Amino acid sequence: VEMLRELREAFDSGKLYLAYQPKFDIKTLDVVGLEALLRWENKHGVMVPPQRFIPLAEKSGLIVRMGEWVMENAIAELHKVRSSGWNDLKMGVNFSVAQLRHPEILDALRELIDRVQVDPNLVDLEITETIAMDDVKGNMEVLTRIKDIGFELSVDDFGTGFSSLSYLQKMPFDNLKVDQSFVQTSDTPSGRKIVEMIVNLGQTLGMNVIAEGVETREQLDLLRELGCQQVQGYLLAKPMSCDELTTWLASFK
Ligand code: G
Ligand code: G
Ligand code: MN
Ligand code: NA
Repeated sequence: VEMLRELREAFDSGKLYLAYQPKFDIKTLDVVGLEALLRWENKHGVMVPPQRFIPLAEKSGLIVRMGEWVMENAIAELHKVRSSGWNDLKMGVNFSVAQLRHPEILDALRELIDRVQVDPNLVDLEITETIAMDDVKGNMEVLTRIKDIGFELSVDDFGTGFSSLSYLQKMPFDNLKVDQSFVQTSDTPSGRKIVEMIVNLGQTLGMNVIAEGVETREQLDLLRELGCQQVQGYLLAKPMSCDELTTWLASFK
């Protein structure tokens, strides 16, 4: 309760900010997109991890306003980097269950793209597998409508939930993000097999496969060999503040 009050205060006084982690084409290692990640430094100067405060924001409903703020700010930053010469970049934002279930979500999304003047194709909503596959029928309906508006859709943290393959096949996802836990255990024979299976599954279903949490050259090489299309991870770039990102992009190639 105390933490929720602090979170609300921090949000209302503009203390939350976004970090951006680049996504790379696995073959060319060009930057192809960014993922916006919420950051909160509390009043004692301690970074509170999203895994701790996002669930609070979800339970209290604060996530709806917060999610809208994330999208607006991430899109504003996208406009900025695209106009600085990175005209092909897309922006991924994490989308929570409370946003997905909100009765006015479709109107809110349409209103938002009008207001911030963005092509929704440039915005990728990342939805965790666990959420997407819970209440499949309800989600299918709303995800299909979100897709109809033009947004890109990713199934995030894939492999940690229990997807029914028949539903996954029917869901309108463009991208499959392999959970970082699988990337990080891919140096064992069974770990490698699992990653291979997930990459193949994504390809079979016609999805673009993105591996998260790539920390070593060996993992990168393996993923390329397996046919994964994009990568994200500390090996290539960490999440960065707006200013850091601007500097980083300017010195990139
Ligand atoms: O940034 P970090 O690696 O600590 O993120 C941890 C988790 O928090 C990720 O799984 C991510 O999906 C989630 N997260 C980060 N930012 C947001 C956000 O803006 N909205 C939602 N719903 N989740 C977020
Ligand atoms: O949306 P998602 O829950 O997948 O968020 C990704 C999280 O993983 C973010 O909190 C980000 O900071 C973190 N992350 C990104 N790249 C790496 C990496 O290479 N290694 C590890 N351990 N974490 C990473
Ligand atoms: Mn994500
Ligand atoms: Na993820």
